[in-house]
Amino acid sequence: MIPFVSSFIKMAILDVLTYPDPRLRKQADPVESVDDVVRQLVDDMAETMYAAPGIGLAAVQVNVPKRVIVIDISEDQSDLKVFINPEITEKSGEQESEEGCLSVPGVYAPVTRANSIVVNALDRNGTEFKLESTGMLAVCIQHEVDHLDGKVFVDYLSRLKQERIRKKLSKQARRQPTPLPSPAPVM
Ligand code: K1U
Ligand code: ZN
Repeated sequence: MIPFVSSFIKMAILDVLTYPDPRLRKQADPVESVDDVVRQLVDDMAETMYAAPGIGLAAVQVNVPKRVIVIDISEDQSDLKVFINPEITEKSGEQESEEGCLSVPGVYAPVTRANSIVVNALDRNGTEFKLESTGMLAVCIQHEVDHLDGKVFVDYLSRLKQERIRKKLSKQARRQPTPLPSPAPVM
């Protein structure tokens, strides 16, 4: 192996699971150690989120049931936030905002969530931090933490709307079958 070639930084765009895929219902496990494998997952998730494009992504959505989230709500993709083993410790107030999801393509709907939250997590280096957030960032963190608990934003909608979305996406999947799935990243 030529050392120069092997030291290239490689990132990959991962396949995102589409609702109502049952793998989106998995409860994600905590990360035991923030090592190079986890950092590679974080980098691939960031690449996947930016390519979509989206403003957040949870590892469950790329078929890795680990408690890892990436978020960037900036306009120019310049403020990547990484949350490993996030815990929302405080919630207050209410806000309603239009949500979308990379796993529910083409569907946007209003959801009511806490307006202000406090989250504790580990960063990409495994260092603990605490973040207080409001507005869009707070919405996005709550949406992504829901994914880690097997919850999708459509769960907040009426049964009728859920059924319509399920039918629409199942029909789309039958029309455009996804190519053979790539193996899930080894964790
Ligand atoms: O699937 C996901 O979890 C990502 C999702 C995050 C999110 C969006 C809106 C409210 C709460 C959480 C998305 O990124 S959907 C795409 C989207 O909202 C967007 C895409 C490009 C530019 C701006 C927004
Ligand atoms: Zn989502």
